[in-house]
Amino acid sequence: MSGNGAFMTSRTLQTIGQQVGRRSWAEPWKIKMVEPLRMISREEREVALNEAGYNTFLLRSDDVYIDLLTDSGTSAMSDRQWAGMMVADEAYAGSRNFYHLEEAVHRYYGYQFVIPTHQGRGAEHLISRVAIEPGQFVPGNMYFTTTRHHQELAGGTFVDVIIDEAHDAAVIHPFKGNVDLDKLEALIAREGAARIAYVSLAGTVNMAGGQPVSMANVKALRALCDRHGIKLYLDATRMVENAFFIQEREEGYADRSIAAILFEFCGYTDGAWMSAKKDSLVNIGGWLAINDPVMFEELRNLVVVFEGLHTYGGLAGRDMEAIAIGIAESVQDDHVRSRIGQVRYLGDLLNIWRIPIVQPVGGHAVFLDAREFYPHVPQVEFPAQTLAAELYLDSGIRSMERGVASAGRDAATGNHHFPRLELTRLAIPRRVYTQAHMDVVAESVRAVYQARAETRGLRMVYEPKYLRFFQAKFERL
Ligand code: PLI
Repeated sequence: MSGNGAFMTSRTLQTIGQQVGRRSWAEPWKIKMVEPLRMISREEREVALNEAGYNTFLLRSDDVYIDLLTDSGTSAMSDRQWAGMMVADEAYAGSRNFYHLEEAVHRYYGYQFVIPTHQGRGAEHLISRVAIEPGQFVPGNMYFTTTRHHQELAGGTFVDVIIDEAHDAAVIHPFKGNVDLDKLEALIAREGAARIAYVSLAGTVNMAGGQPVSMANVKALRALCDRHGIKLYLDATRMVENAFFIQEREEGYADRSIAAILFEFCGYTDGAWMSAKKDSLVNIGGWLAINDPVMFEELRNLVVVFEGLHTYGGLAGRDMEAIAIGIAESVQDDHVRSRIGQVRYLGDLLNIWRIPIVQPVGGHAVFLDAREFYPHVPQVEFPAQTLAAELYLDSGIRSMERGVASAGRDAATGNHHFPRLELTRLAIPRRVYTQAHMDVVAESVRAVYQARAETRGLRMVYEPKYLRFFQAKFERL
């Protein structure tokens, strides 16, 4: 894999661009500090992957060249964020940085009461405990691993009410994350509104390929929930990226700022949980925010038990300061455009080479369609896990399985969930890699695609009880 090859690709694209009079955008930042990368040999990667049980979560990051495992906590912070951390207030109670965080959430997300948590799943834990009674249903626009797990631990049953298009990798739809209101109405009619804990809405939808929800959909959902007296809570983890798609694709929003769209969208919901490790450009942190004072009272009491005092929630003062500054940076239009633009650049290259990916390209990642990649590998042999392993072997690029291993087992029957989407995710950290890195990634995917016929699947040889994809081990068949 030569640097020249990567350069050639981007030059070729630029030539194509010049032919059609393209004007390029560039990142709205320059690089002040760099972290050297290391690439080990193919033989060393074979050993590392074997030791990791063919699970990319179990690799040492020192053995990884380009790390696209996740966009969570892996972004580069700005000089302003680092400066804010240096002057932070590490008081146990009432740190000034908590008030900065609270103010940023008020201003940009609009919710009234804010509780910090150590990361997104800390917030998911609290809201699930408080808002779900055992035996209730939690409808949502496709499951997310940790979200559904906390809903199940609280005695709830997740019900997928996303539109059908979301389950088909090849279908093009501008808002593949939308809730199918008929599916939701049917669930309410069957079970009764009292058995619905709340609607769990995520923008964008991670497991569908980073697909957005439209403003029209959340408005209609609000009206539906009001008719039945049901609460609507938002997983706001990548809601800034969702706002970009509304600006780009929904009538009436082209001239509105990302910040204004975000604020309006959140205004249709009763509260939100957040993994600040994504949109908000920090390495750790999260929050839970709500408008109902009674529920806030309960959550504020519970956070002390599981996370920490309600003015730090498991975070250091410096972490809260970095989030507060990161929120303001994350909603800048030029930032979001370049962030999603980079993801699209990678997706466009793979599309040009006719490599099967989820269409259209979403917000935070390019998702390879492992079913189409390896039609000869049945889903019980983990095609997406296999593809992640092959990519690592080819070039040291780390990706993540988002298929049958991630879907886990049905809580009632113990059988595997077999999701229609069997995907390998190339998640792009924010402000970390360059266009040349994207070229290298695309070329490695192409090499693995060209060698696909000889590839064999995997067998799971160790399966942890909870969220198995993180720690499971596999062997080659
Ligand atoms: O990783 P946490 O605990 O900060 O956040 C959990 C979480 C909640 N919602 C959504 C949509 C997520 O994507 C999410 C975490 N996602 C990870 C770690 C990812 O790699 O996508």
